[in-house]
Amino acid sequence: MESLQIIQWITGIILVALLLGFGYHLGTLAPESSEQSPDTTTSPASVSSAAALADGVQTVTLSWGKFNYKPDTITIQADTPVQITADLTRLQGCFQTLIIPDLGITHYFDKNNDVLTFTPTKKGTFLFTCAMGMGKGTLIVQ
Ligand SMILES: [Cu+2]
Repeated sequence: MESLQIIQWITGIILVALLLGFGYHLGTLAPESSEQSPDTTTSPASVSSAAALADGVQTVTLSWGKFNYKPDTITIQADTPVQITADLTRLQGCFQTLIIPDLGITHYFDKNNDVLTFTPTKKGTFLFTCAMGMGKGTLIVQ
């Protein structure tokens, strides 16, 4: 009986922790502002983007859509520098941290540091997430 109570107690703690984490994210989930270009999609369809190439640098702007990063799939070329610029009007709180575990990248975007620059050398498909893993995307290096 005693071990059952311990299990119930632990389950309660986990539930509270999950709810707090979820609430923390909800606080940053402002609806997409209507002043942006009209987006008629109502479902959280994935948005993919190939990086634009300018002066030998691949550029991508990372923002927040309805329920996830926008774009949530980013295609880039290997061995060419990449600049990911954060749209800080949309990326707030936990989503300001971008983690690409397989590439060893953890980057915090803020007003003074809203660009992440790196040069991918390995080809493949890599996960990127926010600090708590609720925002997720795919980085495709070709
Ligand atoms: Cu997060």
